[in-house]
Amino acid sequence: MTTTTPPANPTSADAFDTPLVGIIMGSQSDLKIMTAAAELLRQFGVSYEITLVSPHRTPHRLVEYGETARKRGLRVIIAGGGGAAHLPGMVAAFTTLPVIGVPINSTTSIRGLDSVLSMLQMPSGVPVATVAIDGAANAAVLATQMLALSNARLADALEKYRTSLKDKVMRTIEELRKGGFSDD
Ligand code: RP5
Repeated sequence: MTTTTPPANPTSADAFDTPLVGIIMGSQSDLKIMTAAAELLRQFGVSYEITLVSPHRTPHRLVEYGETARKRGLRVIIAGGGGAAHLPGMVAAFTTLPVIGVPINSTTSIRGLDSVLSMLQMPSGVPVATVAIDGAANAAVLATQMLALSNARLADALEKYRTSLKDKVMRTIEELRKGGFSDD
């Protein structure tokens, strides 16, 4: 399985060794959305790989990816697709790893609605944890939350991330106050 690993920029000893998260997508055109997941995983110091796996154009590659994912050390898969978005559901059929689906509002998609519905409406026993349309960043947060169940460093990184979100809102509130606005 040929994949692309991120450039070495480790933030801790366990970063960027064996990939723990596999980011896959159906087309190169999905990359502009899916890079948000890669960027956030890099910030958290989570090792990942990123590659294309098209359920329609490279179906055998999809089977191989799903069947070998756990053996290769992956713990979570983030799968993005637009239009007829079969990738997350089909890769979930070939692995028992958790699969997080990112519906993409691609040019072939009906505003992402077709993609989100195909990911949400999985049959009983084969779930895809579906995030918002184009919500690749949340897929990375969710994957990190799963890994943080058994990793104190990642739990700490998530706490800091939440604090940074709160601080950003508080800074905006302060700026609005200074501008004569009130948050009351
Ligand atoms: C899906 O079809 C891909 O996930 C992509 O979102 C969409 C369009 O693919 P391209 O025609 O741009 O390659 O399979």
